[in-house]
Amino acid sequence: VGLRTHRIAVIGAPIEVGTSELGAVMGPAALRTAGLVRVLRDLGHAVEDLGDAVPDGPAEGRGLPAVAAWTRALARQVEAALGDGHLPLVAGGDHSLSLGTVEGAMRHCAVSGRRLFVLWLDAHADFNTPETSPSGNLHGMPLAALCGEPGFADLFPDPGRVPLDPAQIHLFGLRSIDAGERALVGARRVGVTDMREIDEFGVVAPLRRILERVAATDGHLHVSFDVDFLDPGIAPGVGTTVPGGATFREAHLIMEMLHDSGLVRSLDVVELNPFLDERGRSARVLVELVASLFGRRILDRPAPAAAVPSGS
Ligand code: B3U
Ligand code: MN
Ligand code: MN
Repeated sequence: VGLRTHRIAVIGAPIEVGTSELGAVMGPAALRTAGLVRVLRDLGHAVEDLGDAVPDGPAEGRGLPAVAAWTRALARQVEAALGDGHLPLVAGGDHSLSLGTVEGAMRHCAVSGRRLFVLWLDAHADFNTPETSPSGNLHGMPLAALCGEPGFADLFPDPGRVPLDPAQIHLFGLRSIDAGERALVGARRVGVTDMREIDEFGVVAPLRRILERVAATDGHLHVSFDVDFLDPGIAPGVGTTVPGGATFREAHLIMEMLHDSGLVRSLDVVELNPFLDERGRSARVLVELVASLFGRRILDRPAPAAAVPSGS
C-alpha cells in the first residue's frame, strides 16, 4: 500500500455572506493555525497555499449578488486548480462557498470527461430555495441552486449551463431538514443516508455503496464537509449545531475509507466558526480528519476488511 501523494492547492474562502451567524470569515485562518498545510506536507504531499480568495465583484450584504461574486471567483479558481493537476482543498467559510467549488468541479468534469459525484457530509440537506427557506440564508440553499431550482436568478447567468443532476448528490449524516426542502429532496431523488440509517447500519455499508458507484465510472468525487456533520460535543465551533452528529471515530473511518478509495479529487471544509469554538478544538479535529483523508494511518497495511486473515 504505497502512499498516494497529491499536489494540493489550499484555497481560503473567508465567506460569511450566506449565514446570519458572524465568525465563519475566520475559518480559513483557524484551519491554517491548526496546522492544515503543515500536516499535509508532513504526509508527503506537495501543498501550495494560494491564500484567501477574493470575491469577483461587490460582496456587501447577505444577498444573491454577494454570493454570486464569491461563486464566480471560486468556480474559476477551482476549475483552474483542477486543470493543472491540483486537488483543490477549499477552507471556509460558510457553505454557500460550495456553489463555487462544485461549479468549478462541474466545469472541469465537462472537460475531463469524468462523471462528478458530490458527497455532502452535513446535518442539513442545504436544498432550500428562496421559496422554501425559513431563514433566507444562502448556506442552506447551495445544492438547490446548483441543480437549477428556480429563484436563483443571476447566480449562474450562462443560459447554456447544464445543471447538476440531483442523482449525482449524496447527502450523508442528515438529521435536520425543513418541510419544503424535504419535499424537494424526495421529488428530485437526491441520494440520502440519514442518521437513522447510520444508527442502524453504521457508516461503512452506506459509504461503500456510494464509493462503488463512483468507482464504477472512475468518477470525480467532490467531498463537501460541513463541520455540523460532526456531533457538537467534538466540534462546537459552528453556527448551527444539531445534536446527534457523527462521532470522531465514525468521521475518522469515513476519512480513511475516502482515502483508500482514491476517488476524491476536490474537497471543501466549511462552516468552521472560530468565534464559537472552544480553544481551537473544532479546528484541530478538522485538521486531524483531513490528515486521515490524505493518508495518515495507524499501521501501514491493507484495510482490515481487504486483508486476508492469517492462517487461511
Ligand atoms: N435548513 C436551515 C438551517 C441550515 C441549513 N444549513 C445550515 N443551517 N447551516 C436553513 O436555514 O436553510
Ligand atoms: Mn451545510
Ligand atoms: Mn449544516
